[in-house]
This record gives sequence, structure tokens and C-alpha cells, in this order.
Amino acid sequence: MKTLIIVDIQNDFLPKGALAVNEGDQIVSIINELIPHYGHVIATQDSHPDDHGSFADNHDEHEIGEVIDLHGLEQVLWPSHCIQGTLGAQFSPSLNTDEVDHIFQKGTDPKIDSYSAFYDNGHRKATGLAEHLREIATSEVHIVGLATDYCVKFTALDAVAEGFKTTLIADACRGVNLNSGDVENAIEEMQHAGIIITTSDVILGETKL
Ligand code: VGL
Ligand code: ZN
Repeated sequence: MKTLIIVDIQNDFLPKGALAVNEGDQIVSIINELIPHYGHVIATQDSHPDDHGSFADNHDEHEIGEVIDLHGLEQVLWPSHCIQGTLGAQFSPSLNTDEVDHIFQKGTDPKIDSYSAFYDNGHRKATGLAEHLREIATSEVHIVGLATDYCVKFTALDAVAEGFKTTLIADACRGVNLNSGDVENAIEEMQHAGIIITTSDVILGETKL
């Protein structure tokens, strides 16, 4: 059985959001089209407390985009985003969540960031997603969402490392591109790790409804 993992389609990552990903809104209708092609659908949510260590606002001496040491790990500083209980943390109203079977939240610990939906950035604590996928007998995951060079990449790398056959649907993702070439490099890194890179037209044509 195949599972679709929809990464962080939240208002703060869409145009006008606190950490807007360029063209992030353009993938939502593609994701809605993909959803009925999967036996199981998971959506992830970045879910930060307002004192989260990844927010530049919480470090007087530092600015957005700087890389600091956060409790022993390199951390990019972001604008405050996806704060628990805010509109920015909610799924885009355009995303069809009717068929979403399970929601996994990450980034709740103020001391450590969590780009992957499987583990925090230090690989210290699991979210339970891998166990969940094994429980429902998924052997294959397909990944879409935001952002290609952060949460999508680290979720995909952990998925393949956990032994799942992993596919990235590239046109159903968009990236931050803090440095030019970040998205291309992320896709190359995923490919080298054994992740299959495809496009939505292949998936939509493959599995006729
Ligand atoms: C993300 C930066 C900070 C993401 C989350 O969803 O890719 N990026 N928090
Ligand atoms: Zn975040």
C-alpha cells in the first residue's frame, strides 16, 4: 500500500505568510489531484511554540538567515512562523484535508528544530511516523509539499533510511532557495540517497481511477 505524505501546506509557507515559499500556492491543486490515488494520506504540520529557538526574534544578536549553534546543532534562523494556535500554522484552506488520515506535528520542542516528519534535527526523538507507517503496512511513500530544500528533503531522506521505497513528486514541491541552487542540490542529494524523483503527470497517468 502506498502512502502520500503532504509536508507543511500551512498558511505561513504560502504567499503572504510569515515564511512564504515562492509559488508555494501553485502546488496545492496538484496535491488535491494526487490525494485520491493513495490508500493512505498523511499531512505534516510545522508546530512551534513562540519561544522556539529557530526564530531570529528569540536571539537579540542575530538576524534572519544567519546560522547559529543551537544547543550543539547548526540552526538557520527563520522569521517567526507556524506558531501553535495561530492562523499561520493552519493548513491552507485550499488543501483538501477530507481524505487526510493522520496528522503528524513537528518542531514543538523550543530547544531543537525538526525539519523531518520522522525525527528532530538531532535524530534524538522520533515522532512516531515510521512506526505508524509500519503498523498500516505501508512499504512505499510518496512525498509532496514545502519546502523542497528543508522539510521535504529531510522527511524524504529519513523515509528512505527507514527502509521505505521513497518517491519525490518534484512538481508538487517548492523550495525556499535561501542560496541559489539549494533546490537543485536538494533534489540531487535525494536522488543519490536512493529516492525516486518523478512528476505528478506520471502518477496521475499510472493509477487510473
Ligand atoms: C520549514 C524552515 C523552517 C519547512 C520549516 O517546512 O520546510 N522550513 N521550518
Ligand atoms: Zn519551522
